[in-house]
Amino acid sequence: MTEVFNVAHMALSPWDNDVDRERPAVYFNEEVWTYGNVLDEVKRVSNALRELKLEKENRLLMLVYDSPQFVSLFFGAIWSGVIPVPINTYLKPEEILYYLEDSGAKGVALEEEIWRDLEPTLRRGKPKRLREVIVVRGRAESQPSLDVHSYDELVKGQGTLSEPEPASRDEMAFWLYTSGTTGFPRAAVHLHKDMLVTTESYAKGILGMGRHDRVYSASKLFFAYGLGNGGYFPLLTGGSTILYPGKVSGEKALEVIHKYKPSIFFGVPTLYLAMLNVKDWEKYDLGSLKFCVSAGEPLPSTIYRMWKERYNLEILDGIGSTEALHIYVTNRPGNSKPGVTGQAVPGYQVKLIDEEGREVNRGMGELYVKGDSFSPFYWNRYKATREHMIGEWFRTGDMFMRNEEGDLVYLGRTDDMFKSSGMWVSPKEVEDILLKNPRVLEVAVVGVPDEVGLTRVVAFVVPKNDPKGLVEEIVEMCRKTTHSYKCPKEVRIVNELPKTATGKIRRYLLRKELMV
Ligand code: 3SK
Repeated sequence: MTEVFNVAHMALSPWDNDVDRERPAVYFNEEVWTYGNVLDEVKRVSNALRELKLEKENRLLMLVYDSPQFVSLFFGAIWSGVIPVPINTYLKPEEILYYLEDSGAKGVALEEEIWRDLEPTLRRGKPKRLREVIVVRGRAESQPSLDVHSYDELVKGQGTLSEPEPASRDEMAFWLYTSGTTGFPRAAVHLHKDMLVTTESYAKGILGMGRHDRVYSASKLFFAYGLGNGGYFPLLTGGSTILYPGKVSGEKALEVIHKYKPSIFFGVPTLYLAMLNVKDWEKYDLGSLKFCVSAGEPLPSTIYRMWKERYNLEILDGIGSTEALHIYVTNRPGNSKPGVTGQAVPGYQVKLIDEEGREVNRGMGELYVKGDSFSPFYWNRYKATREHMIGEWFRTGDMFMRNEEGDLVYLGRTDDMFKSSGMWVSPKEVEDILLKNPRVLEVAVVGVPDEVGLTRVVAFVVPKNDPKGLVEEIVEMCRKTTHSYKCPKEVRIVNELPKTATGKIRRYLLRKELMV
């Protein structure tokens, strides 16, 4: 018999009582959505999807800004058995086409401006299975081959009675695409139980999140990191979330914290740096924050220290993955350390495997992780699944070292590490040194073979301002601070670094550039 375990129902029904229905769940511009408002809207959306004949396991691709409509579509889809697939809202039409084809989505929900750009591409060739379009925050005109609806018109008239689709813990609930640092994006399939696991282990277990917390995640809901931080963590723990729909700059992040007074802030290293570089930072009050969280990329110790010095706040660095759904190794509040990623989150096990496939205790190896929130497979990608999901273990592709205190120290991607003069070099370590120069905004270090096949260390540097004399300064500074085999033999000044959608530096593109 099918057990009733629908995660949307489990997340929201505990708040379906007179007291909790009145409590704030979402802050959005000047609107405050209570738990009652969210619950009713989720049920309306689920009824609307049923009316469109979207059925169990049909996919609904979502290109929706951080907003109550994102939350309602995501949970409303799961409530009715449809699989929501949130993707990056900054993608180009041709890229969106790839996701529509790859996911086999029957429906797409998207912002009006994204629809306007995508429509001409779809007129030239529509993905086979696509049938329903839901335009959020805008007007809709149907096309010969597609039913186009406006979210407001579709959802407004629906009732708030809706039975959740029966499911089990282990049935698929939603998908998240992972871009990785190379190759085509692939969908990590997630099950109904997964959000509950990460909420218990990380949100409650590490961060102690509860109904007293109001959070702001600058990372968007379409990323696994942001989906937890600003989406299901606050809703499953009875707290509230601040959703900001636009692009986030250093100034904007400070402004949102100042205005809405969250207790926890979630960001990524480049954003913390941008916030530290805001000139009139003193006009923003960050006094509501208990601590901050960083993931997506390792947090340079310089940023940790500057933040602590300026705001007397810890940034808890951690690492996770789309496949794990959230963070599995992290620093702890009250005991965070600069330059280390920390230790396993309770419920997860980690091991380091060396080049010969042996487990290493101290020393360096590739990180393997296991835990109950891992995606069981990538959709339609047998080979990639076999390569990354080894029995119960997930092979991360990240190199770590375990230090004397048992903390894991990030070294780089397995394919970013290189040997120079016969010694292993972690790009991360050299980048941390170069970042100490106050004229350096961002930096990426790679190792490439020179004309005789020996590895040459090259640094790509984005300067904060006029780069005159910066190259010489960097070379000199590096020579004074570290071993010569780690020092860049060449420093290139660039305007920006190539990055993935989640902000990870694509060092392989820089290597490729040097090798042509
Ligand atoms: O990149 C990370 O560290 C991360 C953290 C949480 C969830 C997802 C990801 C990719």
